[in-house]
Amino acid sequence: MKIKEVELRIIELPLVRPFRTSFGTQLNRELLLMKIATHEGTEGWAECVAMSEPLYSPEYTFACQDVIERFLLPKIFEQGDVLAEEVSSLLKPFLGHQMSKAAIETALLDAQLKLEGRSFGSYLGSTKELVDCGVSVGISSSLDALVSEVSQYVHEGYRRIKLKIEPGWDIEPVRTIRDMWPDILLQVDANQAYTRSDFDLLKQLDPYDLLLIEQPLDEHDLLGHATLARQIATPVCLDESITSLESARDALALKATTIINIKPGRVGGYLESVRIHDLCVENDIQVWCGGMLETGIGRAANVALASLPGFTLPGDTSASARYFERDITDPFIMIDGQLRVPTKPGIGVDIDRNFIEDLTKSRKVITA
Ligand code: OSB
Ligand code: MG
Repeated sequence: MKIKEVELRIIELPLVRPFRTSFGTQLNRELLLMKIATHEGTEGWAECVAMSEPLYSPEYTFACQDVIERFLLPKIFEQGDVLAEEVSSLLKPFLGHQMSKAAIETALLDAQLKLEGRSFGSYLGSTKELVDCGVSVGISSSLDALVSEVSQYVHEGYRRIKLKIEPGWDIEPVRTIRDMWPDILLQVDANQAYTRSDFDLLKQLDPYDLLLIEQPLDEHDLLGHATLARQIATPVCLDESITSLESARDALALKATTIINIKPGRVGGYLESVRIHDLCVENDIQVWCGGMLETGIGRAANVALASLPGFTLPGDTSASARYFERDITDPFIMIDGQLRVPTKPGIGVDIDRNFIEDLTKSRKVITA
């Protein structure tokens, strides 16, 4: 592919309800959209999943725009003709910035697959037409509010509920939800909110038959996670700590994780995600697809990834309505707890350009 120009646009969409995690509360989803126009005549789109502040990971929207403009795109332009499959090795000298790199690789892949007339799912190795959906439930203002929110999701058909937890909001909410829904698939996500002195507390989650606890400790504390995993019955699943194939391999070898949450942005793209998926399949490790409150663009690609055979647990691939009143693509509608994998060429969604225009906070075009 030969890139003609790249459009970087920061948009902001209101969330249907505030999303509170151990690292903060979000009312809106601000994100960076990338559109790559190629000399071959196809256009590729991607969303950079970084949040507006560096609270989940070191990346944040404006820093992504800066590193993409200042370092990543010039390197790609220098190459001239470039394939999506070459992006990660070309950008390897620049450390970190996985979400920014992932956006470039994904937009190129979208453009490339549109030219080939091939869908994202077929390219990645999809084996399913439908994927099971879970939903991530933020920290509530009260147990009553939590019950009412979970109750809505259960009635809508979500096949797995994930509760965000933090110190002071953990055992009680889990017990409450488990008592009300004894058979539902239930898991928790701490986003690094605990320390090595909290193991006795986390052990109190043992009776509630949780599928897993996601990222209880600091992202760099693999040894702490391995120690915790030996002391509690709930399986430990890493999110933030897994930033590459190598880190996934190491975390598995250390038994710091027994299940892996793959988020394409966090690991540098969909191709690295497939490599991690393959590693997990070889080692009989269960995998599920995480989410970053994506719009329909990122969601479509995630749903395609989640249709690979190793994704055996429901993902944080929820319906558009879970996040936004109106999505920037044709909406993802959940039927019987599942979303349909797009089959059109590329990422395979129709983009609502007029709506994107209305949501735009800044726009910049960079010519190759
Ligand atoms: O830790 O999984 C997380 C959202 C933003 C950042 C981090 C996380 C999340 C979620 C929501 O849990 C997942 C989703 O529904 O997109
Ligand atoms: Mg998580």
